Amino acid sequence: MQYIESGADLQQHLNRLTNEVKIIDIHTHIYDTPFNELLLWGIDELINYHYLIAELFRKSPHLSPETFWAMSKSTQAEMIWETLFLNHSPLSEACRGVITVLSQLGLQDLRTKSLDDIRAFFAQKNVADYINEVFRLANIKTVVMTNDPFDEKERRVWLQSPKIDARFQTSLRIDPLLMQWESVACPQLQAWNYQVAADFSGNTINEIRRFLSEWLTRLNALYLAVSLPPDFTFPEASPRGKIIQECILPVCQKHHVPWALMIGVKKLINPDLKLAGDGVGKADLTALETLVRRYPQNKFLVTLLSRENQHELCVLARKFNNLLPFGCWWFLNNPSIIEEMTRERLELLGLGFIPQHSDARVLDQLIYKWHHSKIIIKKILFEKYADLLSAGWPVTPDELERDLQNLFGGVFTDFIG
Ligand code: FIX
Ligand code: ZN
Repeated sequence: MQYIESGADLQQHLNRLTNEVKIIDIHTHIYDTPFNELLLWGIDELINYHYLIAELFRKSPHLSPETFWAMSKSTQAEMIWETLFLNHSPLSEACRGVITVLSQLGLQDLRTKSLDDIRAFFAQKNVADYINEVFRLANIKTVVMTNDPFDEKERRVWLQSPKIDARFQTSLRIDPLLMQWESVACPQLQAWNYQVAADFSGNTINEIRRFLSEWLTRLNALYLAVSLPPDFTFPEASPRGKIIQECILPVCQKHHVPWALMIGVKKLINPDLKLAGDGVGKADLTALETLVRRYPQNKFLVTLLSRENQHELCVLARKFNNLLPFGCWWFLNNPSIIEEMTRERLELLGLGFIPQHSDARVLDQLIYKWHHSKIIIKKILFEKYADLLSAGWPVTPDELERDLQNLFGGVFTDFIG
């Protein structure tokens, strides 16, 4: 049995294996080509990422949202490029991500390139080949899309039974059902001929279940997902509480799919910024604790947006094996916090968690989101395997490979069964 006996060997094997490991990216907002304009890619989309729009407004106190939103996407990109990349060094994680993508794509001497030069570079690409190039560079096995039947542009594609590339897996996202029952979901379901009523009279519960079952089946969804605010409570005498208890949980059980809970978003705290206007709040995890305890037959994929909730989530996961923490979500997807979260998860959960997801909204982001994250995750893995070696337990290269394959996909596929 050939054990890894030195730090230098450990580093070499970790470098190789983190480069080679094929990744399952369990939460993204990217789409395969049948979804047409929903598939975003290329430099203007990269620069128009809502993370960078928020950063633009910080640097542009005299820019009115009305003026910005009236601009074309290319004019917006030019303003962002000049403000965040030329007039200031692009040090933020989202800015650095654009640079990483361009460098990883092979664009040399970036400082000599104008935005139009970069646009010309992308103009030579065709989307099908570019999907292959991005998946290769990021070493992605599959991504899970966020599929929303309440988005008419997406819904109409699904109703045509599109042929989807097997690398694009699906999840069913149903925020309006839980967050806007009376104003959005109920009237929309009625328009789709589900016999529902806002007061849940008649056959409403069964019809909501039918809607969920039909879409889980249509999508062949790996899980059902929702984003919830920091003040989410359960149980709750509300439409949300009723739909969770009588529809979401039984249907997820029937279909043997986890429920992905994404908790902590304060929607549109600055509505002028649109998608860039969401904030974060610390959640009371009593609701989550109640759910995982009361419904041991259900599985819960969970990511929380507040840094202050992460340790509690690890402790909850230690107590309930139907809860699987995933990712360093959104405002947590920064080296300093990825490091802190990965370290405490390894210390409390061993290899029983999903260290990262990209949340990529633009195809090209897969390249930087994973390049940046793997550097940090590798750093912490080195620390922990070196500690284990010092304690007297060397591992073999095959064991290291097994562990990384689990972290970057196996834990997820085992959990969803
Ligand atoms: O709810 C979500 O899936 C969030 O990830 C998005 O709404 C958010 O805009 C995002 O892309 C964060 O990275
Ligand atoms: Zn997301």
